[in-house]
Amino acid sequence: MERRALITGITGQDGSYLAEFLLASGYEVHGIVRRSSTEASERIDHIADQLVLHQADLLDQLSLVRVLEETRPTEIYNLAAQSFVATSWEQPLLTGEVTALGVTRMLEAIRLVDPSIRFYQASSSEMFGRVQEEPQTERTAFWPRSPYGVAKTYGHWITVNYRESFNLFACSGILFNHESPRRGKEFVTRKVTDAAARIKLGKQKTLKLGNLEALRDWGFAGDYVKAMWLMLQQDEPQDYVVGTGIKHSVRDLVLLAFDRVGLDPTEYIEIDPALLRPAEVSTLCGDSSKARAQLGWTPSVNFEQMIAMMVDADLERVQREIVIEQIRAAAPDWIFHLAALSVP
Ligand code: NDP
Ligand code: GDR
Repeated sequence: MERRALITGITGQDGSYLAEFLLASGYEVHGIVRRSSTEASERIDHIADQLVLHQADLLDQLSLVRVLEETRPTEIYNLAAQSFVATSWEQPLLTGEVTALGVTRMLEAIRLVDPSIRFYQASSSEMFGRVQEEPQTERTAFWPRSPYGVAKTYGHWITVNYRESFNLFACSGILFNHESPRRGKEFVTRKVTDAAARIKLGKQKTLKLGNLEALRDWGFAGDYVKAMWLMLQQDEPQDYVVGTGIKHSVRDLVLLAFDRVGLDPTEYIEIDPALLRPAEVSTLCGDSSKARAQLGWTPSVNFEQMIAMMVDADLERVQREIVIEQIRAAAPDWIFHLAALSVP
């Protein structure tokens, strides 16, 4: 059978790893991108010639129906979202429209075009919020603590509801934090690894952070996208928690990243009260026993390895930027005039 996947959020961190994984597994891979006046495709540029991209938006029902009719996917991975928790207090309505109602729009498009499409919903450990037990499982009660967490909780339950109401093959993956060198710089891991590299190389002086005591279960994104795929290969659609089962504080993260570049973080870190959240999620830690037993999923990269990978990637990138800056500064103006003339 032909295997054709459609990924929403393909330009994001997870979308790029999932696209690579599905291409390597022999899928025809389609992705939804939203119209923008600037390029947002840096994470998928290296595989662009193997992907089929379609303009659509989770805010626009008809665009989703049209893309499903055009592509006729066998599997849909709904990764698109307003995914930054802090922004969800600044833009709660947009977060609800995209992260919550966007899920219903996609499920309705599936019902209309082809109810046999298998559907993955990117749910989040943020739904646990003020945790009722530790570690958290598929049965732990939700108590979301941000508009983002509330929106994801809606997305989770509408996925469960459409499975129960219309017999769709719809799965909700409750994923704990997962990171990589492709993580957006607004998220705390990448913010810290990027700053450690920039401070080491003399491009930044200090790093402002919020709550250093928050505890998270951080894994590697490359591992987590495999769990998404495995969920859609089962006989029955179900929901799964995916995490490492080990938690660390933001403080641990800072120590590790700065240690990697040989610096003492106490000389550079400033606490900025503006970065504290109106309601914080203090601790999260996932119990993935079900995913391990039923999907055969296990993480392959631990926290220490992942932070080392991220710091090293940032060091390499910042170093490259410095070299380019130096070449630009040293080169005579006529080289740039010549380069400009050669662009059609
Ligand atoms: P990113 O923020 O890196 O990517 C989000 C993607 O959604 C981008 O491709 C973005 O497009 C797209 N998008 C945003 N709004 C719309 C819209 N209205 N219509 C279509 N596309 C849109 O997120 P991640 O890759 O980190 O996460 C993937 C998913 O998993 C998200 O739903 C996130 O909430 C969820 N999740 C993530 C976890 C993590 O730790 N990474 C943990 C648990 C859940 P553009 O490039 O144009 O902005
Ligand atoms: P999170 O990730 O909110 O868990 O959501 P983030 O990296 O933003 O925050 C993690 C913890 O670090 C604390 N923190 C800071 N966070 C940021 N971004 N910037 C800071 O300066 C800072 N200082 C301390 C936060 O308060 C928080 O406790 C991520 C997203 O990918 C969601 O989409 C996903 O659903 C969840 O993970 C699981």
